[in-house]
Amino acid sequence: MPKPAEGGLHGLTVTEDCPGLFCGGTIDNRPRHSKRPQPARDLRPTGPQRLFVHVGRWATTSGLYEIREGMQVSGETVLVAKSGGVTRLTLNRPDKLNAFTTGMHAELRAALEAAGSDGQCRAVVLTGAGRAFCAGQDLAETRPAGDGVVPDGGSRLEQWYNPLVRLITTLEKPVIAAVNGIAAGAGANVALACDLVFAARSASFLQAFTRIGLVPDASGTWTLPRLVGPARARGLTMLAEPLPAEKAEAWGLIWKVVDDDKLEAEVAAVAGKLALAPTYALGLTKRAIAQSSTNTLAQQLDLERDLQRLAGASPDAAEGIRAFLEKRPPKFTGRSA
Ligand code: T3D
Repeated sequence: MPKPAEGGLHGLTVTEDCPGLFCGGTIDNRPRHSKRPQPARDLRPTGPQRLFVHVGRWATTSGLYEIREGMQVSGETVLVAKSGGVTRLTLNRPDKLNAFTTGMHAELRAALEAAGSDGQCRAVVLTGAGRAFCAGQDLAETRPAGDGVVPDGGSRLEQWYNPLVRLITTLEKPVIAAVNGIAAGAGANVALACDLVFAARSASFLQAFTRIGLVPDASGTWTLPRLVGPARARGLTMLAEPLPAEKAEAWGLIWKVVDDDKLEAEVAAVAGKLALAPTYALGLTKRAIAQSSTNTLAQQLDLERDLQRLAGASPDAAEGIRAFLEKRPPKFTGRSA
């Protein structure tokens, strides 16, 4: 029985194959009952629960519960749906274009950490509810105080945005952004931190920061010059004009533009394909590409050697090679050993 993790989500709700039938209420941050978990049992959607933890098993004040395939675990501002090895996270503040509040950060972080340690999860999709992907920081939370001073944005970056970007970029499974509408400010840069970015044809990317006297963050000043070059990075950030999805694709900023009504299905198909891929090798690939930005060629060659040793020792490498030689499709487990 896994030990419940410390900390948890706020406002989490759980449904069993039945969106709308919430049994959850408030999530308690304190691991009060973590010392004596009751035996795991199926979650029954009956009445308020207080939940903390993740990784397939959830501790509540009335016991440990198992989140099984097909169940949905939803916070107030981040919806989580697990199916077929794919964890789909939906930013869910559509009235405010899914702008980040502290609560949404907390839920998203916990959901991503849960996806990272969930052996069933082999791909993550991040998208937004309603007409936007995410409008960046909720500016109502950064309203200047009575003395006219804007609350310290650096602290918010330190506490929330920077760990979020680190989490996405170091998660050793593929993270897909399904940009369903405008992605502005940190919302754009969080999307661009994902491994594969699909965007609806009507979507756009807006480095909104300088419009409000701020500098680009959430890794934008690192990602943009690398993806589109410094000239375009300067244009995007200084002029702060929306970049239509088709141009973003043409510039190499994102992977693919998809017709609006096909985005969900196309991303689901790609995520489903990735969920059957050799996850361990994908994670190592992600690590190698991330490290290439600071490595010399000599260092990168050494890294490839080391990672190839790791990948080659995995059951998926044995299966992949065997399947090729036997002229049949491989059946990957995603595991490292
Ligand atoms: O201090 C720190 O925390 C540092 C960290 C900074 C990170 C950042 O992300 S800074 C950048 C913050 N984001 C922005 O500056 C973008 C602000 N939003 C916009 O410029 C526009 O909303 C859009 C261009 C994205 C979309 O425009 P439009 O016309 O399609 O929609 P809208 O009418 O402006 O917005 C619809 C609603 O969402 C509206 O609410 P209302 O009036 O209907 O109740 C609007 O206020 C709200 N909304 C949109 N973006 C935000 C927001 N509310 C709070 N914060 C937002 N960022």
